[in-house]
Amino acid sequence: GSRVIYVHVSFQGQYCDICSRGDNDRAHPITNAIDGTERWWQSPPLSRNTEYNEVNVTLDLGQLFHVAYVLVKFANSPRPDLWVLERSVDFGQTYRPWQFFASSKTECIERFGQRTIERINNDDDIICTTEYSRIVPLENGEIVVSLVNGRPGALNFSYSPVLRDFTKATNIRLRFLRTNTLLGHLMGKALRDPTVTRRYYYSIKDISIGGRCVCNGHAEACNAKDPNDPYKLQCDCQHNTCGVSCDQCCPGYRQLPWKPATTYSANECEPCNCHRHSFDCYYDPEVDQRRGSLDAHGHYRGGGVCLNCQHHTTGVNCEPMWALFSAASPVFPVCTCDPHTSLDISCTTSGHCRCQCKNNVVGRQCDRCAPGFHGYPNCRPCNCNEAGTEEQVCDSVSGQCLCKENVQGSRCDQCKVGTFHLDPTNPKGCTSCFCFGATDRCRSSEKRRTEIMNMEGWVLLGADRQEVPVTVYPGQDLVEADLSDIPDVYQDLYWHAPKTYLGDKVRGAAT
Ligand SMILES: [Ca+2]
Repeated sequence: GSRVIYVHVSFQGQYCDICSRGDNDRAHPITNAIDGTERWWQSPPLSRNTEYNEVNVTLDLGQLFHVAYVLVKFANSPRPDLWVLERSVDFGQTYRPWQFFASSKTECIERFGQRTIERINNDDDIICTTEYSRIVPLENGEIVVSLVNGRPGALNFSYSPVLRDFTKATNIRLRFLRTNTLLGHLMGKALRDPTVTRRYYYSIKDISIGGRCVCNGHAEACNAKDPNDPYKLQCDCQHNTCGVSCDQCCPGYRQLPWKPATTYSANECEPCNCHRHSFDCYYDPEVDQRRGSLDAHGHYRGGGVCLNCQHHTTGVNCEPMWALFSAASPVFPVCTCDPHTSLDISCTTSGHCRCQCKNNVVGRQCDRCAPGFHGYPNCRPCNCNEAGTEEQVCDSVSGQCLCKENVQGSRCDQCKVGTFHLDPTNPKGCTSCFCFGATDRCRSSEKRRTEIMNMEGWVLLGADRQEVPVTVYPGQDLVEADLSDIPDVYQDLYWHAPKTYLGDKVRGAAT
């Protein structure tokens, strides 16, 4: 085959080779930085554009890891003068600084803040390092970033939540900000080599990253288990935990909510108590709060709710149901009743099953709340004014009151604008206003109109308040009085009304 002969072009002051994408030995793609060989990656030189001071190298780890260290071996250029090691925990959507690198403490403070040069007190302190920005060595320099050593939680990593968080990463980014200038800036202008910027670039021989799987303290090791993805590492989960990162409780072990392990407790996932009628369950905090779930030791502790209870069982812990069998079918019951909502099971004369429901529960299977109750199977009364609600009173799940057409309010106890007088017998609840066309707005008054009709106790008085005897004929609407004994001058007579007509009646007169 033919042989390529390199021509070394001579420049003033130095010799350079020419990069070539198609030629393996003179191509410097970024894949060279992680191939484990002596081949290197190289960025475009500043002679092309000073913008090439700022270059990002991003590594995708493919899953969440605890990263213990990052080792960068540089190639034929010095280590960068100024840069930031960054990490992402959301698969590259956002990045945050992990460690800063600058040539002097002054620059650390100016660029990254005073706190970055203080000694490490917390597991998540972000520091600025100066030792790796020195000009020498000019080639084959190394940078070792340890993210665990020297931090307070380093000796007890598995149980240091802040350090565990601090070391997490799905992606790592090397954000280079400025190349080292080989002291070129110190040369006098007359002496300055115009080609020097051709030697200002970044070059990386290899990047190594050391870390471990994120197992939340529930595993001692992780391994490749997925035959389709040999690079994916999965934790060897203990404490009845499951998932790639032991980040959930295994099926059937959800009596308690999942938690990471701590120094003081393994926070093991505990089995649900389904009386061997189910192998799966979920954790329900509401059940936990009302102490409604029996654990494996027979205590009401935790919130495990069994799923798909078998063998005629039901409920949080798969309790036995009332079951009615027939002679023809001694194994499969004719019907069953839930013991949480029914008191008994019986057969009607026509041979149908009937569940005898507990209070506030209805339905052939006692499977819903009675009208006015909600929260099956623990049916509780809804807080509604029944004069203003539909027949069903309230939503059987949420307990929300169902108002009649002209009624409003969370309890259905107010007439809507334009209506008045809430009445349980009114199918719309309240009556629309009639205001002779003057307005269509009205509201209920606290005053009520009543009719008083009382023919008892009327007394006819003379002017001297002497009672005049009368005879009443109610059937004929007739009152008869004998005035013959009364002197003419006193013949101004008054009816004195009985007590029911007396007093302040204004309140009773208006609507
Ligand atoms: Ca390499």
